[in-house]
Amino acid sequence: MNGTMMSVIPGETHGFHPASTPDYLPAAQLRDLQLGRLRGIVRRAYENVAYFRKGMQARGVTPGDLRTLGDIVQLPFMVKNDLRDTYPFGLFASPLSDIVRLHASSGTTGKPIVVAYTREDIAVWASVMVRSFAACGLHQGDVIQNAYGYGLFTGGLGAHYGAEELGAMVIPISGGNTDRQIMIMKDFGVTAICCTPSYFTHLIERAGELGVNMKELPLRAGVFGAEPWTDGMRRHIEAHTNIKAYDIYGLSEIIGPGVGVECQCQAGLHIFEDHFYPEIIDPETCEPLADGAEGELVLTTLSKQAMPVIRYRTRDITAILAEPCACGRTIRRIRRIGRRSDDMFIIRGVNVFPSQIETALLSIDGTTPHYQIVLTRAHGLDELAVRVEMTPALFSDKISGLEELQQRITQAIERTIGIRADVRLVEPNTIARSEGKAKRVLDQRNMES
Ligand code: DLL
Repeated sequence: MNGTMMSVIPGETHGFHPASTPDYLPAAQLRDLQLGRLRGIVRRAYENVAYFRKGMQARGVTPGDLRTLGDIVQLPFMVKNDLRDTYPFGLFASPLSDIVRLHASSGTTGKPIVVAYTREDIAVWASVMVRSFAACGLHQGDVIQNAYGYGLFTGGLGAHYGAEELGAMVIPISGGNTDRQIMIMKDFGVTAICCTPSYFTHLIERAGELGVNMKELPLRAGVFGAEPWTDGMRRHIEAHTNIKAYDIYGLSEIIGPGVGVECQCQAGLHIFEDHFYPEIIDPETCEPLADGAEGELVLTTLSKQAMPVIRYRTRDITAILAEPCACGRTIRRIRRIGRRSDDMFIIRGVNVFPSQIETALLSIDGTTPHYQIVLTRAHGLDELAVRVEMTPALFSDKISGLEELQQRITQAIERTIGIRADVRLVEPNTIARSEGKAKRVLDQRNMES
């Protein structure tokens, strides 16, 4: 691969990382590679996992029926419950003695889902994380503060091994311990941070309270993911720091972080298609949708040995962007994920996504990204309240200024979702801060008084 070609991209001053070679494969070669891997993984799943064998037999499909990539539509979908029903080890395609790592996602209800990796799978994961960091312009010499949680959550260790493999200096601080994070960021010359975007807004705020000006730090990149975040949130982060804020996507079921990432162009997230095959379907009918159309992302792991996942319905809503990217990568992109099909709430008959409220809120000057959506029901009628924290400066402002701000937020929300929300400006530091994924919606409608 030609290194000079890549260095035309602003920010990619260190040129090309060899691990990124598959990002630039000619399309025909990539499709061949995908087909070969798909056939291999489906056969492996069929031969080693009763769940897949039964599912395929029920549809009268055998691994030999996969002649083209398009034949993937013959295979059944998987959903989260399939992973729960086979808890803990029912989907493993490798003997336990070949498995070197387990992670689990914290199920909000019932049992967690368990995911497994062979040594080879861990190497693939590190390589897609290297490619992710490289796409964000990071390289050997960077000092990466990894504030994703270490443990059963995939964020911490996933980013850790990728950053080490890149040759960067990794600070494995995990989430929380906010004052210490800021001290380390300052004292260790941190150049890049990995954490959830909501936690980073908390770090910005706390740095301000401690008198640390983030703009004076060498911090220049943030690799943010694990939850939806809007362009308004990106502007907030970039306005308070010298960071270029990149979006990274992934899910435990598929591998963890590193399924896709933004490049310097920040025009959608490149999917590492040589390992993860993306499809978009209509979530209602399950019909495949064409490139460009918005629908539910379905992913198939093409190389995972310990636990192949085939046609997994992610619930994440996006579109495949097939047009070439200005960065030169040939792997396709998906649009940033603003919502999941299951985070929608219905209020007085209107479908609302939390990200719509965030977008409306952050379009108004003087607001903060610290907010919470509270749903209640009084006398059978749904009420939508949005609590928004004021900045300390605003808090000491005149009442009239606050009323005007409240009104502007109310109008912006009404313009976006067509419903009047009860906007309440609350004192600074009264909404719980998250160290990981933020909980934006408090649904108290089944607690009717
Ligand atoms: O959140 C893996 C991860 C760690 C990704 C660190 C990025 C960075 P899970 O806990 O299994 O895995 O949650 C996966 O989180 O299906 C999406 O709904 C959401 N999600 C992850 N990244 C993004 C993103 C990790 N960049 C679920 N934008 C996914 C929007 C995201 N949603």
